[in-house]
Amino acid sequence: MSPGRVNLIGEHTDYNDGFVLPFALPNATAVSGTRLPEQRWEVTSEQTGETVRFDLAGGLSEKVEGWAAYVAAVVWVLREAGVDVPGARLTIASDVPFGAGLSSSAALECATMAVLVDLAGADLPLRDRPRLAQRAENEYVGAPTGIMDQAASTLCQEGHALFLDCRSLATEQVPFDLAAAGLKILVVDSKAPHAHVDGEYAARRRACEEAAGILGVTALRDIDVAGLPDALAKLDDETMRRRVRHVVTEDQRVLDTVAALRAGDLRAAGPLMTASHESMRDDYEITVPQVDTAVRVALEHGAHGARMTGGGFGGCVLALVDEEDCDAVEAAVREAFAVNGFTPPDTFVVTPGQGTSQISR
Ligand code: GAF
Repeated sequence: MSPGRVNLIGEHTDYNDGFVLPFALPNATAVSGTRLPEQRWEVTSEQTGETVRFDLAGGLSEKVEGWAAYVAAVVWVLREAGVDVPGARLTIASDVPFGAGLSSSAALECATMAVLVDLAGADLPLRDRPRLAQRAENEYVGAPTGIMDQAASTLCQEGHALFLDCRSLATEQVPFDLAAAGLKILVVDSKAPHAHVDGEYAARRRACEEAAGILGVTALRDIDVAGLPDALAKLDDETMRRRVRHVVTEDQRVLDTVAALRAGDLRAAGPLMTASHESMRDDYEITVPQVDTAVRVALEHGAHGARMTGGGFGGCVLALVDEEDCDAVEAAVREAFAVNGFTPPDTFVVTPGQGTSQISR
């Protein structure tokens, strides 16, 4: 069983070797399985009732498509890693909202990995799984994502946010007790149609890598806010300058947020979240009117901070609110969506949940 995630702060920093601070959702994907005597896999989604069957005889030249690609990708990557994955009949059940930028695909990958490792009787430590799941997504599914989602789904601990250094993969479980501070995190699923997500994501990543090349660093992580003016002065392209500014300042905002949480000052995360949103809106250019509206209205109604979470171009907004303000913020956002003619959002409150847990065979 592996959860989806929300990212408290640190967006598009993971593939720049930077810092992220996600926490696991209480919502998770459960994959259960039994061994089959042959090397074939039969996967049923409880939600859709659909069953997909595959063997991997064709390797990467005959890929499985659709949602089952994430399952096939994990079988593939485990075999690449030398795990003797048995054929299996698998059943998937999930309450992670799909296509909302809450990492339903990473939850499926990590839950599949948990059950297949279990069925294989293999010893694959949790800390080694995120890289493998990321490779499955990059090389089999073909999405050039970073490591945040798979790390969050695997390594998060209940009641904590996961401070992850995406270069060294060093982690710190940072206590994040919202209730003790009288706070809530309200999630607004904007329901905005995700358009051009894959192409735009890849373009942002390419721009960062190109900028790092021009600046002579391994990754944008190697530039800090003190070095930002010099770095920007070396770049001719205004769009590239804005992309770099987002990544460098976002890394600093993660560090500042971690410091605030360590000091027990959860409210201090609010302005950092809002600054992160503004940076994604103005410099990284990955927001859409629905999420900008949700953020603006949440702030107008007393949220300490609000930001889009995830890859962008739709998806969800997080608002950090005092418990007693939560209903009013939610109502105001719904009202604003109605006034603007947007599809009604889904709204729900989240608390930091638990990462991958093994299930019995
Ligand atoms: C998506 C990706 F999968 C992550 O790796 C990360 O880059 C995120 O977008 C943006 O922070 O969720």
